[in-house]
Amino acid sequence: MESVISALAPIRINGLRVRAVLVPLDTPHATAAGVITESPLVLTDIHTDSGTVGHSIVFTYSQAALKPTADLIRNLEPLVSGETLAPTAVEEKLAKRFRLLGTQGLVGIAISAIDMALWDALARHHGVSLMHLLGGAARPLKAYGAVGYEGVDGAAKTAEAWARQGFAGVKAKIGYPSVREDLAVVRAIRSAIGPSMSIMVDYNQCLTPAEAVDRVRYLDDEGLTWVEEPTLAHDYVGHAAVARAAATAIQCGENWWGVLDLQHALDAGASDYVMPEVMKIGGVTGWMRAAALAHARNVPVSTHLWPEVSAQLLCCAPTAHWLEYAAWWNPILAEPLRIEKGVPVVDGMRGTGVEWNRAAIERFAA
Ligand code: SMN
Ligand code: MG
Repeated sequence: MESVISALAPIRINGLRVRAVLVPLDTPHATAAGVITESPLVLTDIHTDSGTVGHSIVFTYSQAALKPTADLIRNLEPLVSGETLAPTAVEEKLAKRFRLLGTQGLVGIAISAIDMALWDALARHHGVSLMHLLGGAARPLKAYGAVGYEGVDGAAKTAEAWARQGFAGVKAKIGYPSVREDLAVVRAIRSAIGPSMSIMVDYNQCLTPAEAVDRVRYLDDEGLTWVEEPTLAHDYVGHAAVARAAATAIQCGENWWGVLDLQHALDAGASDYVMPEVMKIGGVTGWMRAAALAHARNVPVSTHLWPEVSAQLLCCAPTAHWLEYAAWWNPILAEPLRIEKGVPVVDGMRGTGVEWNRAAIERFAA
């Protein structure tokens, strides 16, 4: 009886610890929207009265947003302290509380920081991985690595390095001054990695819809797995025009804030595939709802960064497609996602898989 009662007793949230770090990248990552040399990250710990601590990472892209985001998360403490360790109930409370301000941008990031840490704490409390808590099971996931905006030779070299590690695909940043250069990069990658691997390309929103319609036609014969964000992420009408013109699949989603953005994009025919990001879409709670919508529409769903959490989420998604692999945040993790011959290994993880390398966090403190 005792154990049943203690298992049913609600666990309460005691408080938060929030830290900001700047993690340098081994090699700068160039995109059509600028070069990334370091990751500004906010690390959240949620303490509970069971002693379990949940962890999460949010990525602010710009260092200018790092402190404001950390402050915003800290300012949520009074709203979550004393609440039950119940991520969907907390999400409902925070969504209501921020209805007038809106849950996009930094507010959305802060809410996701809380959500991901709560799911981590809940899974750890029950001694299971996030994937098992959500009812998923390990499956062979297809993963790809990133190739930056680094010209023909650089792109081919980076792609070859991913191929040597056994990854199933590579995604190249394009959006060079001319489509001729985009094509040259794609062809150099193809000849470097051979015919069997997948190649995706990512414009990072740098084209107008008209330019995109023109360029995708040139890319259509290259056997690409998808063309990502050819135009502005929230221009669903523009993306729909590109999707109609292209034989190649259009992929979007990393910049959608919440499940409603996904729904609007699908309603508009803006994207053939979807890749909601666990942070911007609303944490684990938001991602699972997005996966449900993708399932209902029978649309393949992929992920964006957060490899530890994302690999587990994909194992719960009926239309799971590709995992975007990136080792950027490995330096601050005690146990980064394991990759064996290019395949992510989701067995044996605890919680969301986010556990700190304490010494590294101190070293990279912002
Ligand atoms: C991306 C990821 C991280 C930083 C900038 C851009 C991206 C992707 O668009 O798809 O990986
Ligand atoms: Mg992208």
